[in-house]
Amino acid sequence: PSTIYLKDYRQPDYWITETGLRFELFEERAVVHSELQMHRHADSPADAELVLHGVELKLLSVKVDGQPWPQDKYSVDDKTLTLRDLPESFVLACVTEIEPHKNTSLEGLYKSRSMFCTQCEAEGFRKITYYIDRPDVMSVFTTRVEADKSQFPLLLSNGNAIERGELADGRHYATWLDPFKKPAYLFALVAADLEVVEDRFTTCSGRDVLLQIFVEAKDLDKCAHAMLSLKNSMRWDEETYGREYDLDIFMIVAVDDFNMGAMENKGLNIFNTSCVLAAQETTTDAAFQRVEGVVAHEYFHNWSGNRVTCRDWFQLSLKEGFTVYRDSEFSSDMNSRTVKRVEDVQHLRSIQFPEDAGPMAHPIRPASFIEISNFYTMTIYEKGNEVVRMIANLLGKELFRRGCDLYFERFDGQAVTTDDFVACMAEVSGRDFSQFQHWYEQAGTPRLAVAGQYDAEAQTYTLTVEQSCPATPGQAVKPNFHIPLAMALVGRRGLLPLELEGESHGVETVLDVTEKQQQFVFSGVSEKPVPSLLRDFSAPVNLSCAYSRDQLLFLIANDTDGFCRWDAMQQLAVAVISEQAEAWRAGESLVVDVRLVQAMRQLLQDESADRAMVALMLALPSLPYLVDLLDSPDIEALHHARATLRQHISGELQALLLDTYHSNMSDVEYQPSAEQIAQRSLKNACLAYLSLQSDFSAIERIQQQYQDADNMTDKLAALAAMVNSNSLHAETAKQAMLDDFYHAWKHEALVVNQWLQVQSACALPGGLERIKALMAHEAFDIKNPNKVRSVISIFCGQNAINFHDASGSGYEFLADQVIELNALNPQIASRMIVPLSKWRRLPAAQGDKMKLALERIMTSPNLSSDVFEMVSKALK
Ligand code: B3K
Ligand code: ZN
Repeated sequence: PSTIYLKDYRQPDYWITETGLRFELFEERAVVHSELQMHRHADSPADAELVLHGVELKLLSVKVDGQPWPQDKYSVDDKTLTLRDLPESFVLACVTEIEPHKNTSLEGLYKSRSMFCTQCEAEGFRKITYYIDRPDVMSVFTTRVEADKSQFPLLLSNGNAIERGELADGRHYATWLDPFKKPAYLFALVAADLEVVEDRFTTCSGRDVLLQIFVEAKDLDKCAHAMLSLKNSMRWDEETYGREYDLDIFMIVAVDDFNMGAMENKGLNIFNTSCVLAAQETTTDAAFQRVEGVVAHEYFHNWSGNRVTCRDWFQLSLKEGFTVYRDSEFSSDMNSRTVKRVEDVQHLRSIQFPEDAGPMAHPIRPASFIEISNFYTMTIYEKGNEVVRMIANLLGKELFRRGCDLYFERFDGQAVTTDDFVACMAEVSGRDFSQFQHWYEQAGTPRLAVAGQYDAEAQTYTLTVEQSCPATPGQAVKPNFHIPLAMALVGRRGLLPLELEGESHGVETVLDVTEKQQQFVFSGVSEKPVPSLLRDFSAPVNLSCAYSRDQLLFLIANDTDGFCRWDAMQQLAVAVISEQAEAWRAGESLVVDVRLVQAMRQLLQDESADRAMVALMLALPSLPYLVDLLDSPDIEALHHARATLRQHISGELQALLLDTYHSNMSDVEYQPSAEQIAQRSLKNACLAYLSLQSDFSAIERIQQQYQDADNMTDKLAALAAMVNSNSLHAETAKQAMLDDFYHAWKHEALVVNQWLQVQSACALPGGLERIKALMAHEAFDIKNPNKVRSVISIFCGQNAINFHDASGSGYEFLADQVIELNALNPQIASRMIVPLSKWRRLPAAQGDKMKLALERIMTSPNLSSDVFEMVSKALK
């Protein structure tokens, strides 16, 4: 496999302006007729060859302007079709044959259960027909789909349906026209037998839009939440960005076999069932919120991605970072802003930071790649979101909106770059973004070391800030970043006024950190404050400040910034777990620092606190997070320290946890509202702690909740508490509850997946045996990505204590799965390598075994470019 570089970008020699497609779908093959209106690029030489992409296609015929193209004027290999001696403008007609029913990669045209569907981003269209499959080639698509009418009553593609009719042999057809130019990656086709839920939306200019969600008949009652989320998104994008929907119809189709969450194909979004279906009895609160977020994300792409798209795949974060920013702001407006912010930071720190510190680290605008599918990463999406967020905060609401308006207007219908986006922001604000641009070019999580010093006599407080960034592959030294550092000084009676160089900054300000080392001297500081730093997580950096534990407690109790309060609790917990782990290693017993328990007690007693925040703050940092955070971590010691601490908290706070548990029970009708979700999250956080007590009443409480629950959040929390219980009383009850759950829900794939996840995550000994049993269960299917994620990815990514078993059996297991999946679905196989890629960070006893597992994958036959790139980078 070869490496592709951003610096090599040049425009294609030929453009496609109109694309006509005809699909003849049959049980075991599909025939694809294409007619492409093509023009040579004005700057290209007359003898320029036309190179079309095509993979796993059988070419049946090639014609130019209606005439068969002579065999000596074209050549075909396994990736391309090259034509020579072409006129300046012409119509290229190709007929190809493909086998969707054999397509297990779930890329291109494939079958999910009985339906035909497509996934073309990034480079899947080339598995459908020969095409210039790159995002800067944009054209108008007309698509005719033909199939058996009784099996496939529904024939869908992008845009508006312009014709339907009957054909011989019980077949029928539908023709769709999408008037908006688009790259091939936004193409979609569905042929299926599904039911529909419909609604309507009137846009701000008064246009009427038909909204349709297509699902299996049994799922018709699970679409209301997605539909509401869609309408809310459409309204929000009008109000917040002035963006109106542009077609007469917007369709969502739910499919069971899908490599990721969903896909923003123009007018015809295709969704993983897990991101569209939601009902009280089957869906957890977290999943309800995910449906809302993903529906919004895909809808927002209609402008940030579809109307204005990417010039090349190095620009992926242009649409993804921006769209994640848009959907996270939407979710913040719909629910609790602070909770959303903390959840996003948690996610970023636990997955993106390790990625940015490992062998796959890359800038949000990478300079090279082997396989673009490997770059749909947390860095492109979530760090990309943080970078857009910093821009939005630097500009302020009004200017940022003006910058976005300019961007959408100037580049509508074009394929552009992240530079174009930033240039719009610079233009409307007059700000210089040249240093800020390093965020796009440089990988690695910057570090900020902050120290504060109070001078009581001079009444000054001096903050010294030093930035650095660890080396990442190909980038040893890096110029300084521009880091917006939001801060305040917390005093005994609240935030202190900030005065910097004679200028007043209110009580909160943003410091522009642009140099290696900087000092900020605040004057008129009447008492020794505790600094509140990186408020609302103002930049995606690792900040360190030598807070004493008492200062952390002070921030937990007094800071006005929700993120900082949560973060102070995290820091305190990390410190306590680390020292407990050290003691465990040394064979000593160490008394738990009472201050952590005391902080939790105060939180539980604070009636005014946001319950969701209390739940988040009660949760100790996860084991995988700790493993990624600390150098050469002793996983067993950390696991023991964390488990013992949880046990200790549960014992010390038992009465209060029980009170809180009971006072957050509710019998009002279920709603996935922020307020109710907060209440359930706190109640279930208490249940989890209380379940660590091994008395019989703890088990009875779990069983009671399991029986009484009228929603999946409470039911699953009870199931998880039971599965994770190591109480003797739980032994028989555990299997009984698992069996009951499975039998009640075995016909609901998404519920069964949750049943699989709970078991795969269980940290009790014997994890790998349980995983192997689950994989032999009828509920498992290695060809279905949701099942693979629910079992294998959860085990290897979240069940650290079992995955890292000293024998190395977890690593061997994962290598086996990657090798098997490499042949079936390279994208899924490639993603699973991440846990092994961390081998250098672990003690040699584990690291060496992980490396061996990687080497075994590397030498296995027929490696896909996806797996090859990940493993070769991990071993480098
Ligand atoms: N744009 C798609 C992701 C496509 C992934 C291709 N391997 C979904 C999204 O980000 O909205
Ligand atoms: Zn996206």
